[in-house]
Amino acid sequence: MLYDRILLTGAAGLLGTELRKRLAPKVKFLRSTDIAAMSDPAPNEELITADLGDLAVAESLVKDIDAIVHFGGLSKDADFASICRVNIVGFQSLYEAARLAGVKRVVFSSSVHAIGFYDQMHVIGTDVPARPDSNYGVAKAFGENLAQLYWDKHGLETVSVRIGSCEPKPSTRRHLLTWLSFDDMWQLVERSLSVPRVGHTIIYGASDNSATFWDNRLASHIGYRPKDSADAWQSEIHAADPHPGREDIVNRLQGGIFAK
Ligand code: 15L
Repeated sequence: MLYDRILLTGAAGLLGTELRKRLAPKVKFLRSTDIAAMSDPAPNEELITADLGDLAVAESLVKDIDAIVHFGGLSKDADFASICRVNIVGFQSLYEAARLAGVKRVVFSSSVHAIGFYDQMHVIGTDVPARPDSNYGVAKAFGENLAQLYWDKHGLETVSVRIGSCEPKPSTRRHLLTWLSFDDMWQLVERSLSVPRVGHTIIYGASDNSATFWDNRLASHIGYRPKDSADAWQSEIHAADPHPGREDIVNRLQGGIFAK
C-alpha cells in the first residue's frame, strides 16, 4: 500500500471490525475511531471514541494521517436531522480537516443507495447521475460530490465505493445482485490505497454476481477483480424464497430496487 498512517472511521461496525483486522498488519500506524468503544488495539493501533458529528474532533482525528478509510456515519434507518449532522455536516468537516492536515487520499464507503432508483433492466456505469432512494442515499450522493470538489479544487484524492450488501453471506434474492463479500470489500480498500493515481474514482462494491447491472469498466484502473460471487448461494436462496418473479421485479414492486 502507498500509505503508512491510516485513519479508519466506523471502526466498531461490521465492516470496520473486518477492516481493523486487515489494515493493522499492513500499515505502520492505524488510528481507529467510532462512536462505540472498542478494545484490544493492535500494537500499532490507536483507538479513539468520537462522534463524527462533533465538529471539534475532526482536526485531532486526521493529525499526522496520510489516508482515511471512511466507513463511519449513520446508516439508513437514521432520521434526516441526524443524517444531516453526521453524514453531511460531519463529512464536510472531516474533508476540510483532512485538506488542512495534508491527507492524500480517502476511501469513502458510499452506497448503492445513491443510485437506488435506477431500473436494473439497464446496465449503468459509474458515471450516471445520482438517483438516490432515501435520505441516506442523498447524503451518500452529497459525499461523492464533496469528494469530487476536494479533488478538483484541492487535489485530495478519493475512491467512492458504492457498497452493495456487505455481509458474511448472501441470504435474500436482492443479495444475488448486491452482495459484496468481506474479502472482496478488503480487496477494494487495498486496491484503492495502492494504485498510484485515483483522482476521484467511483466504483461499485459488489462481488462477481452474475445478476449485476452495475458496470465498473470506468474504474478499471483500480484493478478490482472480485473473487467471490453470490451465485454460489442462488439455489439455496431460491429454494428458501420460491417467488415466481425475477429479482428485479420483486425489488421494483417493493418501491425501489434497493428497498428491503
Ligand atoms: C447500505 O448502504 C447500508 O449501509 C447497509 O446497512 C445495507 O443496508 C446495504 O446498504 C444494503 O442495502 O444492503
